[in-house]
Amino acid sequence: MLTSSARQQLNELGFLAFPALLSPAQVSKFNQRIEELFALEGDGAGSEFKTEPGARRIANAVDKGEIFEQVIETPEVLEAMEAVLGPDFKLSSLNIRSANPRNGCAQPLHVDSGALPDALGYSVCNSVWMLDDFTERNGALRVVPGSHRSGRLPEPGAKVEGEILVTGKAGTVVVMNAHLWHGGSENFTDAQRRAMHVYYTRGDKPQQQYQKRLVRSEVQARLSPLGRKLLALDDLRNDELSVTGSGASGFMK
Ligand SMILES: O=C(O)CCC(=O)C(=O)O
Repeated sequence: MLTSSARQQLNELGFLAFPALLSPAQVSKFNQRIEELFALEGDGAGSEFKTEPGARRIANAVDKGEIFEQVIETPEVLEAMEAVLGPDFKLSSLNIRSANPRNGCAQPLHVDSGALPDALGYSVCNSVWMLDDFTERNGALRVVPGSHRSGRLPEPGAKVEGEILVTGKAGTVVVMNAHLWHGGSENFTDAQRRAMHVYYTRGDKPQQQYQKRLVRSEVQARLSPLGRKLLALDDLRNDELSVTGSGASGFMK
């Protein structure tokens, strides 16, 4: 159960950390599977959605291992999603991002899907799962607290007052109103900084990755009822939105 002060932080600052949501053993399992995927996918990793200078990426992870199918159902995270998005929401995508050692650049500040709040309120909310410790030097998430309430997008390259780093131990999950101005910071260390992004959107918006087309039928067949609902597999409105909004590939930038 989210406490009222946690709800207030999410509402006012735009993010909330859940320390130790994953045990060290679970973190290791995710990292093992993720490194297998990077090895399997090689230079093409992430390219179904996007590649990024200074970072390794994997897209469409629900299709790439049972641990990813399960993680989208995490109750604490779903409760926080509902606090931001209301009761009608679905998974938008599940991606991995690993900031490369000494990558020489921060990821630009942005909001996810380029979305501003609309007449119905907030439409995008992400969760950043720390799979390595996030420190002040290794490319931790950076955010501008309260910026989700500005009604504006960050100006590319502009200096922004009030930015902070969100650090924490591996296993911490940060739920973030994705209208919040945020990005990865520069990694000054010799090690990768890995994270999983379990990203949700309001029911009336297209998914970033159209799960019904991208997730193989054998994976769809073994999902729980909640998993099917979160992927919007039986939601005709989502089919319509995704086909017109994201084109034949099923990926929307
Ligand atoms: O991995 C991070 O710290 C943030 C990444 C992010 O915001 C993104 O890829 O959209």
